[in-house]
Amino acid sequence: MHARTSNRLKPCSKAMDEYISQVYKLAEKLSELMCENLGLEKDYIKKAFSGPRGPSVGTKVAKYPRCPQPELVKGLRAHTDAGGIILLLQDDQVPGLEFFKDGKWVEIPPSTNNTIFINTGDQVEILTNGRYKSVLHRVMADENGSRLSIATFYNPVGDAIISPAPELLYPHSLSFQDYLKLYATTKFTDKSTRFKSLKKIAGGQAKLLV
Ligand SMILES: O=C(O)CCC(=O)C(=O)O
Ligand SMILES: [Fe+2]
Repeated sequence: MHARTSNRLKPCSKAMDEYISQVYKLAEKLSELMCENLGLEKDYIKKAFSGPRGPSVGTKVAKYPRCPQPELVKGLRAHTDAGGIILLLQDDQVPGLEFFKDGKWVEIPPSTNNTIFINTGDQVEILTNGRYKSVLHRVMADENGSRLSIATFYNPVGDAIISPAPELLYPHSLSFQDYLKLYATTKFTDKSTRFKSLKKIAGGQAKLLV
């Protein structure tokens, strides 16, 4: 009986393995794009998340049952995700997912055309020193149908200690009066140029020539 059941599940688990290996590649690509966007080495996130066998990747399949009184419960209460990059394939008919944006809950429609929603977790916010935020989200209950969601988590391994990438910190060694001297010569330039000079001065690669 047990053997028959697992045979019947084989095509399903094969499809799942194929799906996971594709979303894994997508997560990796996204992590590289984020790094590129922030001026980090493109494998910075991957390396920070990895143990000897790469980052920790897991997939969670959830079924939210139809709920006759959706005003009384949530499918999943508001939270941010703890980990890294989350790739979410959700039901193609029953809605429920909402993201908190600009002070409002924004409803995400059911996934058509296999749309995958990407969410960044707390470790990405920490590693990027807040440039990519983890987003508050929740799942509402639905009275018309049950909802399927498949979430894949591209996370750090358990013993990884994630801290802000040094390139994204604002280290500097200037007193405020010296800062004002730098500021006086760069006031009307883009502030990122000023912050870059600050880092160079802190790293001993440049001197304040005033
Ligand atoms: O099921 C969903 O659509 C969201 C799941 C989720 O937010 C989570 O597992 O952290
Ligand atoms: Fe979540």
